[in-house]
Amino acid sequence: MKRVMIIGAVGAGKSSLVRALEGDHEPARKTQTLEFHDWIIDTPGEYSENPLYYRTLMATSLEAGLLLMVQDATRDRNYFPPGFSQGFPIVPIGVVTKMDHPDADAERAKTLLHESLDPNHPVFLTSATTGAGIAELRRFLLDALKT
Ligand SMILES: Nc1nc2c(ncn2[C@@H]2O[C@H](COP(=O)(O)OP(=O)(O)O)[C@@H](O)[C@H]2O)c(=O)[nH]1
Ligand SMILES: [Mg+2]
Repeated sequence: MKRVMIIGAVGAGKSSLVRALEGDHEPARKTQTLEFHDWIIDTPGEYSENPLYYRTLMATSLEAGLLLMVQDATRDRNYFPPGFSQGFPIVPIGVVTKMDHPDADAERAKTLLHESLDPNHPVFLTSATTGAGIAELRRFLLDALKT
């Protein structure tokens, strides 16, 4: 089974999301390098923020079946370049993190994500803290990886 590769800015909540999807309740540590898990590949936020790493992300995506593009619901900017998902040879899915946060703005986050992800792709709203949206996302991803 291919894996899900997760990308997004430093501190966007990627590793916390990975742990929530895996049912691990330990806090996430800083991600220093590509981390291959059972069915997920976690990436350092620097790889999404610094164009020097884009080739590494593209190459790693060849080992993945799905791309998760993460947007932090509390942030007012998008860290991906315009149309970024089109550079990857795999199906992209948007995920908004930190929906539990008082500053979370789902509509802003979706609008930001859609600058880099074509609007025909789904966007899931999640919180690793409360678990909101996690079960639906896990089910969707595991189904999509099987087909
Ligand atoms: N409120 C809230 N904070 C979160 C959530 N997920 C992650 N965080 C916080 O965001 C920070 C960065 O999380 P981390 O998962 O390491 O982000 P990464 O750099 O994208 O891997 C940490 O302080 C987390 O506690 C969430 O669902 N809700
Ligand atoms: Mg991380």
